[in-house]
Amino acid sequence: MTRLTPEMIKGVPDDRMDLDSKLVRMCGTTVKEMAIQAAGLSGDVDFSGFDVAVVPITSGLGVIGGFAKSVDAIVRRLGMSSHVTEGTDVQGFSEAIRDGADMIMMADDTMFIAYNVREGKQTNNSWGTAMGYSVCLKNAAGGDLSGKDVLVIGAGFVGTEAVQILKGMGADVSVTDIVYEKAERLESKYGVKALKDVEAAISSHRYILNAAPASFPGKIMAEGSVISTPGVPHSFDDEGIRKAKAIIHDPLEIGTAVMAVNSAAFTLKKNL
Ligand code: 2YJ
Repeated sequence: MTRLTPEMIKGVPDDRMDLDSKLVRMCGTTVKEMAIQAAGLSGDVDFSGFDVAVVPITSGLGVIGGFAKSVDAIVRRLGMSSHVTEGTDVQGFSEAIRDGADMIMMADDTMFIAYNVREGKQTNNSWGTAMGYSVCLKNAAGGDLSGKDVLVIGAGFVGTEAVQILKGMGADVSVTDIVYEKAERLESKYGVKALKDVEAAISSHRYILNAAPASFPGKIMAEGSVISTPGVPHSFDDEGIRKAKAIIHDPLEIGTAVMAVNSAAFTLKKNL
């Protein structure tokens, strides 16, 4: 799993990437609209009743400069109220509970979760990322993936979630990984197709969810490709950029927004 760096997320708090405009252009939705769709809600949902506490976690490799502030800014953009706790780790968690937070968001080196305090339920970032990027791919593909060939690159945590989600959307899912056995495991577990030749797989697919921390050259990409690519680092050469119909990417926001909205949805769906 790739660790984010302060450099990768430095534009997130002040929305320098202007992800809303990019998503509207490529997928027809804002980040909030996409997250509402991903969480199985509909309409324009008011999240102002949710108070989020983001807890910085110092364990393992420690705090990433700007991470908690970025998460805080992302959930505010959804219309939730949010703050970063003064204390870190258990102290921060305790502070959040004491102050009546409805949702607690925190990440260490392997897990990033949104915990809905009212319902006692968690949403993790691997699922949030896979779901968010699958919904973006579907929207960029015209709103329907059923019967379409979709390639998932990478059979790690996000890729494993993505094959299940995309299959659930009716896509004809293939999966490839530089460690072929990992793709084969998903083939036997979820009934998707494992492809051994990564380059041939990329060339023969127009709809790709890249859940691997690797980039690939434009010369092997199909013309008109739609690439939904959460993996970091992220880069495409000039040929790739020219050939792609859409390249959907951000370092943190899509997955985080889906986690927060899905977490809130545990409460909202109960009250429907
Ligand atoms: O609180 C902090 O500042 C740090 N403990 C944040 C650590 C963030 N974690 C990562 O970037 C890991 N790679 C895990 C992310 C999960 C992605 N599915």
